[in-house]
Amino acid sequence: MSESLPEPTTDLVRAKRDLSDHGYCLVADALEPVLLKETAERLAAQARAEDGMGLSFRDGGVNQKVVDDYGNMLPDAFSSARGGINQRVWNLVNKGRCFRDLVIHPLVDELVGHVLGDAFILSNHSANIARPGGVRMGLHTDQWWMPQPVRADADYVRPADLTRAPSDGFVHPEPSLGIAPPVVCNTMWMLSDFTAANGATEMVPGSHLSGAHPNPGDQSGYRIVQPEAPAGTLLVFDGRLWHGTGANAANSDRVGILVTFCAPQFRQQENQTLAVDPALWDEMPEKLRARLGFRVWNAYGRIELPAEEWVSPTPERIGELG
Ligand SMILES: O=C(O)CCC(=O)C(=O)O
Repeated sequence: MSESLPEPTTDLVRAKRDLSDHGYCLVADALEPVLLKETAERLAAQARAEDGMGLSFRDGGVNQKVVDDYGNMLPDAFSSARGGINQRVWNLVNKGRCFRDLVIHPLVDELVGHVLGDAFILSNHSANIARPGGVRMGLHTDQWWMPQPVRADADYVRPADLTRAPSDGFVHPEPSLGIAPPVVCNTMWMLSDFTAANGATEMVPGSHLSGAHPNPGDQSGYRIVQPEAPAGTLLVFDGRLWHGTGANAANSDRVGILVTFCAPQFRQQENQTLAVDPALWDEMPEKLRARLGFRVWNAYGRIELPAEEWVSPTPERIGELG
């Protein structure tokens, strides 16, 4: 295992080693300048329009009020009116060709494939525009829902009963039981420079191999780093890595696109097959269709026949027959 922490590199052998050893890697100049400009402009226009139309989702406000006094989620909890700062732009597949291209980028094939294998699918495609004044999100993993290894004779958290509440076995697992493999891999395309001051993603190197999830209540003892890199850099990280948005104490936006992938047997965070605009189907290459989840995986995700290879966004359904 290399001791020095990952730095932006164009050497994919090094990048894969960083991913395996430290749980993340940085690829320098992943987006060439013309594409970087196009993607950043498309995102800025989309974010502005969603904001202007009252559609924007905001989190990261220091005094953001998300629930009422009875613990119920407020209907406009994630709005700037409730103190939200960071703007999320969800479901980017429908919002521009440049975004769709990120899902099938060769660096994604190479590096996400290194972690998950070949048939991975898109879980979430969204932007996080961390605005000045936004606070730390707090460390978490992107596969908090993955059941922990258990002893044959022990009680276990029934998988369908899992919640985000940090149960003891998730925060303090028993090392002798081994750890879960990665089933999620995340990518962050940096559309602005990422610095510690403007809220670069916080991460705990090596935490992907701990088998534990971070304690949301006390993160003071963790070895948190914030990899800094210029716009155009790609950050790739293992779904088990402890990470979260940093606080933006600068005076400009930190802009990134998170394209999150999972293994094909898990549920996608955004419902990609329902969400995608069917009008885009004809222009979508097969590789993109497969990544969205339209390729059946070992009979999972099918509509009728188990041997079906593809499903359509506008399927013919067999209903009740006489
Ligand atoms: O914006 C970032 O730096 C990370 C965001 C993140 O961890 C999340 O959305 O779950």
